[in-house]
Amino acid sequence: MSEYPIFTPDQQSEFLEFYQRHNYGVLSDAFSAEDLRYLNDFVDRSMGEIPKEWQPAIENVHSHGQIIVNHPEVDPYLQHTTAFPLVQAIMGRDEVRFAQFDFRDVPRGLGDTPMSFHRDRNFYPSTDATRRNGVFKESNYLCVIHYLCDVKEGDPCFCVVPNSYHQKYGSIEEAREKMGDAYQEVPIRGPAGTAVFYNIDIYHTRRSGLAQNSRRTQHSYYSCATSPPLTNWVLVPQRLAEHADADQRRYYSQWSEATQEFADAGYTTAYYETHVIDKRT
Ligand SMILES: O=C(O)CCC(=O)C(=O)O
Repeated sequence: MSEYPIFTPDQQSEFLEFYQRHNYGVLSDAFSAEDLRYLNDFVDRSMGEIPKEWQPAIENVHSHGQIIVNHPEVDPYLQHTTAFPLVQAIMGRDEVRFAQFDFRDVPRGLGDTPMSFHRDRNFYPSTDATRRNGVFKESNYLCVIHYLCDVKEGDPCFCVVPNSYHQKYGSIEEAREKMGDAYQEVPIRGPAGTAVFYNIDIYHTRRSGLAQNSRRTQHSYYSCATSPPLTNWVLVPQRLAEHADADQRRYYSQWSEATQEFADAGYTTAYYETHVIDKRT
């Protein structure tokens, strides 16, 4: 019995109502069996072909945060047909902006090193000028984690503290103390294709699994027009930055400092190699 509801893709209004109240929500079947096969094959192939770019940067986890640059074959997943309409409903159809897309792989046998509860981009608290209106006003950024494998008891798993977004909670201990009975740690497990949507301003973590257990995920971060870029390092490639379609150009228009430099450099392989590969060695 899970401690949270799991919505199916056709329960959009129920999902949104839950997300609005809790700042997270879980969807089943967000990727089809075909999507899962395609993405897992892609990751296996890519890790074999460009292992240097997948080297563990942190916590023993293999990851690739710039995979979109040279791989248009993942483009359909940058606005995936199941998750993206819900992202648009939360972030605003015209306001939502691409922020980051990556894969992570906790390898079997090594285990990941423990992660602590944190918020992403906590150096950017929302201000009166940037705070959004409406029922989703707390979501200045949103992340969707898709499980690409089954995540069971004993596997590394994502975990959220619902509604722990208030700036007055300066630490997880403070959130625990001030939220009282409302404080809850919710580990999310489920079959491959499960997706967790969360406001990146709530406390969250990856709970370590047993050392022999693995986990593969795909992480999509979204920003909105009023938020500053999520990172200073994500690269938007030329084919997306200069997309022929104006709506698509707008979606990819929130450039990090690195994207600006990449564009100024003429989107060269040399820039990519310096920015991505050299940083990994
Ligand atoms: O991999 C996970 O389950 C959590 C990742 C995370 O907390 C993060 O990237 O901020």
